[in-house]
Amino acid sequence: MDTKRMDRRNALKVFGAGGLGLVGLACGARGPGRASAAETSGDAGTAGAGSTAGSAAAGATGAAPGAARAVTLNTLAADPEALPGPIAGASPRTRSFLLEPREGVGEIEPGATFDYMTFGGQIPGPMLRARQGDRIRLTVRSPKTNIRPHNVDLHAVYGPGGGASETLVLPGQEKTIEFRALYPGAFIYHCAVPGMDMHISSGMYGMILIEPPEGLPKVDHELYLGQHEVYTNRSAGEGGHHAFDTASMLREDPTYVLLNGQKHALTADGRGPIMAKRGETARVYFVNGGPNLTSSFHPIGNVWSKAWIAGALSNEPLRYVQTLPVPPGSTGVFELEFPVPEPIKLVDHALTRVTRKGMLGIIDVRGAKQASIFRSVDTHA
Ligand SMILES: [Cu+2]
Repeated sequence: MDTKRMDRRNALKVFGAGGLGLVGLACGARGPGRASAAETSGDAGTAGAGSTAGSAAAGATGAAPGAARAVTLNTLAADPEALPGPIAGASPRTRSFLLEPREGVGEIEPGATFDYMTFGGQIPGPMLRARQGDRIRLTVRSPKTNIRPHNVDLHAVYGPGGGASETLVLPGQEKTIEFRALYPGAFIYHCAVPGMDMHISSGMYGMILIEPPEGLPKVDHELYLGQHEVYTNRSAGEGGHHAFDTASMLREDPTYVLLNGQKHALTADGRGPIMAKRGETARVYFVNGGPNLTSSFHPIGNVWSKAWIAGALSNEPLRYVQTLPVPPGSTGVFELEFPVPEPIKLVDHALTRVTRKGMLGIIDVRGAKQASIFRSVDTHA
């Protein structure tokens, strides 16, 4: 049996929407799982994200106006399990990272293309992970194939614009900043050039995680997820090339609301659900790029057993919270327990954004049923 397909049907049934034309739209196997801006061990030149061949210009291949364009960003949805490992018991040190702004054409959903802007060719951009007290050396390098200026504002930085003005790069340029990570937490980074709302909406955001000196509790799975919204001149579900639409952005009326950059990316319609086993635990690092909508982030069939609002890791977590707001430009760090097997649907509980606009991911928890916790009761037996 195709279990992924079953998961998709179940997910849609929850929302009463099985007829949205999504059947058969699976867009391929899981992509490479490596985080694409790994720490560079002092050599910023070693950590790019796969091919640098993609460019916005590459999409203009002479196709008919409005037709879907050739895809140059093939692994757009970040692998939620590809993130740097915990910083265990380390003393402060210097860590070097590379971020590559990368423009290109990607699929929002199968058959519908869009001119994305990204960090490292993935959404959210590669997670940068360090420890409170570390000195961080960050290089921003823009390939010559780009056509726009970009920069990075990191909310983990004490400094002008979070580093934005000092990292401004034109195509072919490279800039480096150094900063001390003086406070712990999970923070967004994002492009902050003029027109930054358009750049973020096109995909330019990610997370920098600064662990407290004592580290974080051990869990079985660490997951990296990002929400943002896209404004186009077409409707969700409509094929062809979607152009960015400023008027709908000004109305804050998005065409798509996405988890990891593509419609239903973390379901059987995309790169596949996240797999887990009953009895395991997981920690979700969630970043909301926006640029405009607050997420009401909720795990259907489960609860956030621990929640650090806004990713503020210096505080004690809240316990057993159903839905938490994550505003644009912020994060949340949430833990889950898996006492029963079930597909857990990760959604923005502003539910119009889920089935129609794309904001859905699934954690598929497998294992033996636990009748003492949950069972159906046949009252006619
Ligand atoms: Cu940019």
